[in-house]
Amino acid sequence: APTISRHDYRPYPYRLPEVALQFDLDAAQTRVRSRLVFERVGDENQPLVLNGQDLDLESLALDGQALNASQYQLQDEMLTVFPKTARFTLEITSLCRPAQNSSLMGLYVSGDKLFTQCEAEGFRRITWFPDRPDVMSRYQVTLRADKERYPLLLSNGNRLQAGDLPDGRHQAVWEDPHPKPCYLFALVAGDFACREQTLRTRSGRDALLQIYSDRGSENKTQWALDCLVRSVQWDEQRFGLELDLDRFMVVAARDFNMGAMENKGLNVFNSAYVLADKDSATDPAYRAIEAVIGHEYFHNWTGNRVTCRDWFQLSLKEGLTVFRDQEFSADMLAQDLSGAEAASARAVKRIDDVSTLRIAQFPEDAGPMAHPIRPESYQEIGNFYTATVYEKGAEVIRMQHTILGEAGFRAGMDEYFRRHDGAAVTCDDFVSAMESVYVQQNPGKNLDVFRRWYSQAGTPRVKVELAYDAARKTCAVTLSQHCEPVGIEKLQSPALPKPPLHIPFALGLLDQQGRPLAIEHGGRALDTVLLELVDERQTWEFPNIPEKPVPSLLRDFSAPVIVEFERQDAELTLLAQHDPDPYARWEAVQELATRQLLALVRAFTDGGEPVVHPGLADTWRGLLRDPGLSAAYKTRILSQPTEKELLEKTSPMNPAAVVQAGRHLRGQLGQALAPLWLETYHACADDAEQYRPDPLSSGRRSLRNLCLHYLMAAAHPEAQALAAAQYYGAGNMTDRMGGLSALVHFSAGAPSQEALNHFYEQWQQDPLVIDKWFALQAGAPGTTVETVRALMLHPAFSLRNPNRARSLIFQFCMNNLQGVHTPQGYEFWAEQVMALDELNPEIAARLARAFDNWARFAAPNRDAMHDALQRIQRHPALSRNVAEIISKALK
Ligand code: BAL
Ligand code: ZN
Repeated sequence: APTISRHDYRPYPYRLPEVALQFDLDAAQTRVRSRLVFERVGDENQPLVLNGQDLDLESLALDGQALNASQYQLQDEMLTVFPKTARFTLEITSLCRPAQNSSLMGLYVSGDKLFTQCEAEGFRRITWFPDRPDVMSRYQVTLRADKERYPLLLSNGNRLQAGDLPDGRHQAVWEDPHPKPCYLFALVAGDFACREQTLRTRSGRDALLQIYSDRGSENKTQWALDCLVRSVQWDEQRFGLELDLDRFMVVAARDFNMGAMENKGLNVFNSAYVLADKDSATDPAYRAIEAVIGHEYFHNWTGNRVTCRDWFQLSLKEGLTVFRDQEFSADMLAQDLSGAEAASARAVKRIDDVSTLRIAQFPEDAGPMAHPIRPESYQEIGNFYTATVYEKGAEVIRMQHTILGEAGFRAGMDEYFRRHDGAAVTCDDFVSAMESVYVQQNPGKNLDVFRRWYSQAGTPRVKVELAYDAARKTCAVTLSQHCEPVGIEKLQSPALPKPPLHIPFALGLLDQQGRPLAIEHGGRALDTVLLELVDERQTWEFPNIPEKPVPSLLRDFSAPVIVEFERQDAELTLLAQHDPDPYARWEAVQELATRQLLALVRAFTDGGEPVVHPGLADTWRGLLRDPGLSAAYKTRILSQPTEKELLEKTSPMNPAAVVQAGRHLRGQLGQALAPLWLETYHACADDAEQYRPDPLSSGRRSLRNLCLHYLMAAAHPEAQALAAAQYYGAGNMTDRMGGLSALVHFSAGAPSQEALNHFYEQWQQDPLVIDKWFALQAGAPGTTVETVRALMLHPAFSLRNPNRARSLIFQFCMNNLQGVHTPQGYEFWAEQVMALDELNPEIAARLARAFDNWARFAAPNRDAMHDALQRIQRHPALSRNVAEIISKALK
């Protein structure tokens, strides 16, 4: 497949202000008539090139004259015509086949309904079109379909007209007043239930908010609607951005490749991010719905009003919108709180986001798919909806927020919209808007060094050195940065040296009793200073420091870097007890646990004695008892680092020892604190009938489930009965899954199987709950390839439904380290990648990433993974998506 390079961008030679589309919708064959009015930009005699995929061309007319096959070119998914005038109208009639479209891109069938997904390049599966984000048009869309089968016909914007047609058909005409690129087009047809509410926006306009779902699911959409209302209000308050539509629709789809899609005024959602009630959704699912509803809504400005010039700029909208949804979620957690309580509530969200970054993005940034947040090239853009573009992209936005401060960032956002509203722009345009504020704050400086975050891959390492001068009472802090070559950079010889980045590094100092020391910096005395590292190495000296301090580093994770600082466990223990920055405090505890786990990994690898340091249990005990910490925060701080994070820190990677170490430590901590886990377990019990997904009570539920987990790991005599009682007696899905997961993870055999059977019987009608049932089994310790193969034969399993494939196959291949890291596991993975690729290349390519880091494993695993990768590569009909991933992995 050809490689597309960022530097090859050329503007489209035509404008397309008006688009009229007519759909005769039918699952087997849909006819699309388009009327496109083009206006030439620049030189004469420029061919007009349109994209199309899996379409039949029925007719083509230029300014009313039918064109015959000699008057246009049709090859390689491109249709080229040769207009002679500066302004002309093209009329195209084409056919597509939704029921045969298992890729879930373009127009497709889910159940008995029709949906579209156009980002990034799905619109070309609907009709011939300039399928690129810098061509923006006003759309008028006529939908016609059988009225009984498709009683509801939705598209973007406002419904101008609706009415019956002969032969049991009907039609609806929609007009979107906002010019948009075709990736934001959507249509939906079918029979839906609707929950709606009118909301008065800041300027006094009434907007209709609607959530559409399958009939029978309408009792599960109140939370999504509430989240939408809060999203609208939050964007007004925090960013001054108002809803610009009369009507904002969210539609739930059972079959959906992504989480959701921000089509203008007509968001299409994976039903997993819409439907929730206490009996079927867990607390994390409620929070995920809030985040995704927020995310798609916030795209209305950051993505839709201002969109991307080309797909290399994807992080322009995704990094920024992830940052916005993270802030929204944090603000919702901290609602009604102030001071340290609010900071701790926000830190819970920050900790979750940093964990995600480390589990998903750090490995990506060290592997064969490493790319800057603004990639330089791709073969298939669908492969670049990555943790780097999204999550690291959000960190890069967050750093600008940290450097400019809240008011400065807001001023930069205002300037961004002033400059670019209604346009398709670049990441650099965004930084320039922020820079306009930065230069006011810092005369003579600019963001040139900062801009390198957009063009450099790899996770930088920041080394910290601290020198205390007891005579002068000064403390000198030296930061130096380094970033190894990654991905294709490693293939260039000699590897190009990487210039330094602009790294905001938040630092605090504590005395030896753990009390904060005031740091004099920039004429002020502060608890936390923000050091701006822009060179390879810089030193800052702080006066009036009375004793050798204990540094608290990278507070609030102020930059996406790895910190290197040598210190004793005793210092980490002090920070674990006293650091007033809740993020850094959590980090200290993680570091202590990681050190312990790595010692266990070594013991299990070399046959040494697996010793658990008693000090660790003391730290754990102190934290669990601390009355000043919220239950939600305790759950995070007392959770061990995940197996995947630990695996990243072993070299060569040793999954078996990592799993063993995790299990050993869990058991030891479970035993050492058993009475306290039990006491806390009971203290966290709530009246199950009073369920609300609020931060306080969900925090208690999460801590209670963590206690149960440790008690089970310790094989405490009461644990199994508690788990069973919790499972069978649960009044909500969070408690129920907590009980079930404890049984399935820790008590193999009858109790676990009985509970699983009971669960299936109870919930078989609810696909999202059955996804959890599959996922729990796929991730369980005893699960092998045979278990998964048996589950694939279950009547409820289907490879065609992405949620189901993710719940079983992905969960096993990507998260069950013990089960998958065997020769049979790798073989199974290769088989599934190839099977999925025939149905859905986007989903297959995600699974294909499971062993990106194969070269970092020890020989037997590495060789077996390599064989499996080669097996996929030899497959004769790989999609462009999977071919790109596999060829990069094997380079
Ligand atoms: N734009 C694709 C889905 C999302 O990031 O919202
Ligand atoms: Zn997004």
